[in-house]
Amino acid sequence: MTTMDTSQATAAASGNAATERFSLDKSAFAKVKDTPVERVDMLAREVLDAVHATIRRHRVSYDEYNALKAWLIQVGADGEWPLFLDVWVEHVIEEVATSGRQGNKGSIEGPYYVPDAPERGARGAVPMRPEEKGRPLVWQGTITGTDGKPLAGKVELWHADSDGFYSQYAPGLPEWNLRGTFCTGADGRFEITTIRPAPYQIPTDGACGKLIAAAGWHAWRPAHLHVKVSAPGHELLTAQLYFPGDPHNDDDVATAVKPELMLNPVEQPDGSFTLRYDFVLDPGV
Ligand code: MBD
Ligand code: FE
Repeated sequence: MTTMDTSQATAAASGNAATERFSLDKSAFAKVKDTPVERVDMLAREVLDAVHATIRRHRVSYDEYNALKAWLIQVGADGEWPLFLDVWVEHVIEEVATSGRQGNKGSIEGPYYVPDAPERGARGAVPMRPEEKGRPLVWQGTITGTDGKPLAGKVELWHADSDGFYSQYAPGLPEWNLRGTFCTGADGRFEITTIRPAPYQIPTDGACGKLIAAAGWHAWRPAHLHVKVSAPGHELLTAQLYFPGDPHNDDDVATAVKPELMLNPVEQPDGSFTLRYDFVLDPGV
């Protein structure tokens, strides 16, 4: 049967999975090992200066300081540093990193990417359960360069199921559910079959949820498809694609929606959707 046991789908479960997976990749420190001491000094000092200024401006009390300390410890215990950073910080990193792009706009990666998802050729369906919930979606598109020429590359797709769960982070889902890699030929074309995801709420039972509740925010992200699109000699594009009319397109908790990332699904008589969305990659390494 395809019923999922979501009783263990806690913030700490998916948070710790995300933390573990990120920590397994040892390249984070290696990639900045040549950063000059002056830059580290400047960045660390300016962040601390901003904290000190906030404390003085708002006369932050010892009780508030101790609550902050307890909360920060809780973020780590829940494994929610990847979630916290990707929801509230990554969008500005992405903005700075991609400001020179001529091709497709991108968006944040978020905490739930897994490399090397099963390959499905240029046309095919992502792995899914026999009775996967959600309306079928057939997406046709191309990968081209900024010169308009088609590219032999790949589209890696991952997204949540219709209950808002990501395989390999929430328990009880088949390993690669709703994750696939599509390789284009020389014509740059692909056709991907999947299901339309539902709006997504970040976990509310952990430290991030506690902040959201205490600050009177909400935990919602609009329904989205995650992609990484790549081709030899071109810049990797990390993006998310969204559906028109979603109630959270204008107030995404992760601030990751851009007008260029909106899809155009066309409803078919059988209730499924078809859509067209093309990728344009910048030249690069
Ligand atoms: C997600 O699914 C996501 O895409 C982001 C950015 C943050 C939390 C969960
Ligand atoms: Fe997501």
